[in-house]
Amino acid sequence: MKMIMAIVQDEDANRLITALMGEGYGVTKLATTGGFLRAGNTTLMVGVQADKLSEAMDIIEKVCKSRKQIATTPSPMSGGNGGYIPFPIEVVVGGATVFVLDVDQFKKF
Ligand code: 2BA
Repeated sequence: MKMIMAIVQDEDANRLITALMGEGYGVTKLATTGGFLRAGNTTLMVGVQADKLSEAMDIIEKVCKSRKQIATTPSPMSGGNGGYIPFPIEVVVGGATVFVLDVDQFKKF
């Protein structure tokens, strides 16, 4: 068995849950925050039999879109007085960041 940990954008999360559950996958949704943008995203935990992994990955790839977002990072102020001014940069986020882990045991009590 495998555990898929998929970090997706909030905008894609509901459609992805619907698509996965419609194909019979069990899904747990976690509200998470990206370390770089410090903005909300969604992490889905999906436990799958190994022979269903590629189908689940295809669904994730199909549903999740990449989007541009503006991140505001501090940049040092000129003049050398040690202050910082916000500096907007554009980053491309997603579609999905996916980790696949081996599951040692799976039990429901
Ligand atoms: P964030 O950390 O908020 O990152 C959002 C997007 O900002 C990233 O999109 C990437 O395009 C950009 N970015 C991240 N770190 C950067 C840096 N040091 N310099 C410049 N740009 C940077 P994605 O790569 O699609 O990642 C989306 C979210 O997936 C991330 O949100 C984070 O929550 C998660 N993630 C990505 N890689 C990860 C990893 N290796 N381990 C754990 N979580 C990860």
